[in-house]
Amino acid sequence: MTRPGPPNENLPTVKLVVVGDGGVGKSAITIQFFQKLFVTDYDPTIEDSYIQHTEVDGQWCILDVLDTAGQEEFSAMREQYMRKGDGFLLVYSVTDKQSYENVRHFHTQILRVKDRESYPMLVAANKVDLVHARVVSEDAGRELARALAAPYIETSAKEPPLNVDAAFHELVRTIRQHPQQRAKRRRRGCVLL
Ligand SMILES: Nc1nc2c(ncn2[C@@H]2O[C@H](COP(=O)(O)OP(=O)(O)OP(=O)(O)O)[C@@H](O)[C@H]2O)c(=O)[nH]1
Ligand SMILES: [Mg+2]
Repeated sequence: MTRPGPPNENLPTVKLVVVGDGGVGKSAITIQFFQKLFVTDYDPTIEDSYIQHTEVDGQWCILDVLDTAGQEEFSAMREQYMRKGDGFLLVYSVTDKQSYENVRHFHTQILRVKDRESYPMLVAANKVDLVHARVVSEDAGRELARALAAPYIETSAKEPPLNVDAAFHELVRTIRQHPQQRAKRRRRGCVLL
């Protein structure tokens, strides 16, 4: 490849966290993005991280992605990784209604942990290649994303991948465009016992 590499100056690091229920394809999307391959086996994640120089809209950054555990048994780790993220990919599977409904819970928990009224997030409806097993429509997905004030994207980690790079790039854009917000005003003067 003749493409020039990333510049050597100090690049900004962007920390992305991929969240969602177990089995929705968080690892498959992440591995498709970083390694350009589709993992067909389901091996539940505890926590994996990936790092890569990435160019989005002509600007380079160091993309640091945390692929989290969706399985309920690891849910105690959530608050800790939520504190670290600059932006969140909220993933559900279009074949799993419950995973769609749980996106709201991840969203609520992130805002609570961040103590913000809004935070950069993107809703990814994954496994759209499984047309016959689909139970969550595009309209329902868009509606949810609108309610959460987040962009919506339909993805497939399976070959040929659909919108996998686009999802990560769009989240980086969302972070860059997001106005820096102050933390929600804490109530003062109340006595905590
Ligand atoms: N057909 C299809 N299968 C997918 C897609 N994404 C993931 N899968 C499959 O779904 C299963 C679960 O995918 P994972 O990426 O391991 O799911 P996960 O969200 O990381 O699950 P946890 O790590 O337990 O939270 C695997 O067998 C994947 O091959 C997709 O876009 N299309
Ligand atoms: Mg995983």
